[in-house]
Amino acid sequence: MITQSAAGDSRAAEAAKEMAWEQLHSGPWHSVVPIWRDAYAMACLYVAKIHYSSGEFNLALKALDMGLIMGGFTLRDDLNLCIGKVSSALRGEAFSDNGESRRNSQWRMDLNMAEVRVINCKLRLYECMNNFDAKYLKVLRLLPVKSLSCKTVGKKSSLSLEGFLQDHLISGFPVIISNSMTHWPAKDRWNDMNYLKKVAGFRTVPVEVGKNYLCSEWKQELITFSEFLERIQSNDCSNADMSYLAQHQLFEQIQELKQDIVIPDYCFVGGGEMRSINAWFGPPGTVTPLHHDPHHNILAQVVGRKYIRLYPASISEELYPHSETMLSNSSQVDLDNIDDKEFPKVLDLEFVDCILEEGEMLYIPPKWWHYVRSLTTSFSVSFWWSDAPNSPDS
Ligand SMILES: O=C(O)CCC(=O)C(=O)O
Repeated sequence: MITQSAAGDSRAAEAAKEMAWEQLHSGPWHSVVPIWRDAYAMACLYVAKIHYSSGEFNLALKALDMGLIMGGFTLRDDLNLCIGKVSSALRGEAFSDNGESRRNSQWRMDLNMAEVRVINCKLRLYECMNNFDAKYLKVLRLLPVKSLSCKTVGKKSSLSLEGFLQDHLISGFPVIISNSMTHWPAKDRWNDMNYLKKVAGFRTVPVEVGKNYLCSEWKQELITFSEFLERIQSNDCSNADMSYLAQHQLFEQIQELKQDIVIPDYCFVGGGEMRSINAWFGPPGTVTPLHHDPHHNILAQVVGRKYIRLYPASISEELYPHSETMLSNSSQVDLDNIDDKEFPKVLDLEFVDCILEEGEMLYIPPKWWHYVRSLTTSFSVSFWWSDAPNSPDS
């Protein structure tokens, strides 16, 4: 039976969550005041607690995942701790003691600690916010570009760190590195959908639905990882309902999967700083349209294969970038269906391309335009890092 006070708690928690949610959607993501992201995570913890106390473990886990996906960093450990407990409950395993009173008092302790952390962090967060803007407004200098006379991206087996630094990182030129992922646990595990289902099936993840993010019918959905695996396996993904778990920090969210990957040493050779590690998991035919990113990128192909086309940063203007700020890193040109009347220059532009095979990694230098199409069911991981703070390019 739900008591009056429990119902009141539940309404208050949901209202707090909605209020923070509205703040998260009040403008571009980068301008959201960080404390609201922590407030959202906090509200998710409360909502999860209420679901957990009434035995609604799936709903509790969903709220906690939302906290991880959309919330700030301050409460990440608390969310992860609670996810461990709820996941144990869902699997029918005893966490340590399943008694009702114990369950609630444990939550109360976690939440009290979390609240103290939010209050302590408030001031620090405001400071961070100011630095954040300065960091992201910094304009990256374009790296010099070598001739593109060779049309296919070169492939090097077990490339040395020195070779990577000299021939690719400094000169800003792409390369495929083979035989450098053989030690990743993911190489054996992620081809097995049952493994993925077991480790992450109950978890909620954001997926993109539609042809690609530039199309008007494109949307994002939150579904469980099991539902997503079913969609991938159903084999009837037309363009319109293609689901793609794209550019999501899945490994921050699901710790078990993080243990399956290894950050390539190449990401550290220039003394730079890791920015984000993203998952790209989907059926054959997913397309990431032509765009560029500000960071160095190693795209590691764990499962399946992808076609990738790259244009150097120096020819940005000829690729007709969108004029709106939010999309200015994306080209208006649809490479699957080039309108040569509207975009006459594109057909003459030189590019390099490749098929990235399972077990290979592609280095994409900052600001290089890339278009990516999966040729099979595909699971890739991108590692983005920035230059060392005092390097000439930073
Ligand atoms: O694999 C994809 O679909 C896109 C990857 C990408 O754009 C990136 O890693 O920056």
